[in-house]
Amino acid sequence: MTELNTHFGICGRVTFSEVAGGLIVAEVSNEQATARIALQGAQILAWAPVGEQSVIWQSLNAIYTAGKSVRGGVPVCWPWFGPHPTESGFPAHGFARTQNWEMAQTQQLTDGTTTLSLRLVQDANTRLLWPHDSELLLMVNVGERLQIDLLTRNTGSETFTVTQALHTYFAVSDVREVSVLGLEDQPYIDKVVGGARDVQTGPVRFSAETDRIYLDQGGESVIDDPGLQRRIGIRREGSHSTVVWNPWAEKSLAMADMGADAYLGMLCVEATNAAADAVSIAPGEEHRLQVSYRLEQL
Ligand code: TA6
Repeated sequence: MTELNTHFGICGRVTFSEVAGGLIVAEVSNEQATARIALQGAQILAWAPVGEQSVIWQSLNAIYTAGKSVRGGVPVCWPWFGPHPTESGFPAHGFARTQNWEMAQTQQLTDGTTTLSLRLVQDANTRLLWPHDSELLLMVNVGERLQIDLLTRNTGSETFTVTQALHTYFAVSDVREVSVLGLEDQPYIDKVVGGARDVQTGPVRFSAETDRIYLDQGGESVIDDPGLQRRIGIRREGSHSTVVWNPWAEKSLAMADMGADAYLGMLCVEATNAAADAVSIAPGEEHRLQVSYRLEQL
């Protein structure tokens, strides 16, 4: 811990500490916002602009333990999204979210924001799951706006294909009252009904389990939350698909790290490269999946 704070700590801005389950987190605090990032999975666990409740949701029953993604925050799904395409025994959503990442850089910028960069450490175990020479970096800029860049570099001699997601859990007042704008008229794959295809009519609203992959134009979407009198603007680059997920009551109850009513206070709207939006990266090339969030008062 001392070494982390010595090399990457910034006085009054970035501090490293150990939390439950032995997980190590970076606590970020500046004039614009606060945030918390776990080194395991480079998982953002909280982000709150000054004067605001956390925009990023975390389950009250979240389990903090090595090798398991914390329920909530922004899990990084890489190098595949969902089940592995051919190996049913491989972990869902890849391995990046359960691996330890190393700090690469921290910086306090003149605009008052703070940037942290983390690099995924790949080893013999991850090579069994992903036998490709690659580098994965996550850059996080913490301020009134939260910006996340997931950068995949192909450092090998063969082209490889990834699917991925910044699997963000947003805090909402009551999911039955919120709507998602910006996906109107977009085609989607409905995982709740076996992958049937449909087209979105009007804003997305929630009254049952929802698990959809929108194959969209990469435009901006917005979570409209009258209960909290706010909107969350979501802007992406390098992504032409959005996943919208809420497990609803039955599945929420069945998940040990959720609980009976947990589903009411959360909504996942994920910046992805999923399904037909998979990305092939040639040797020496890179792909950047970028998303930024901004609060607007209603
Ligand atoms: O992104 C939506 C989804 O793929 C759902 O199908 C659901 O499984 C969710 O992710 C959570 O996955 P997890 O492996 O974290 O329980």
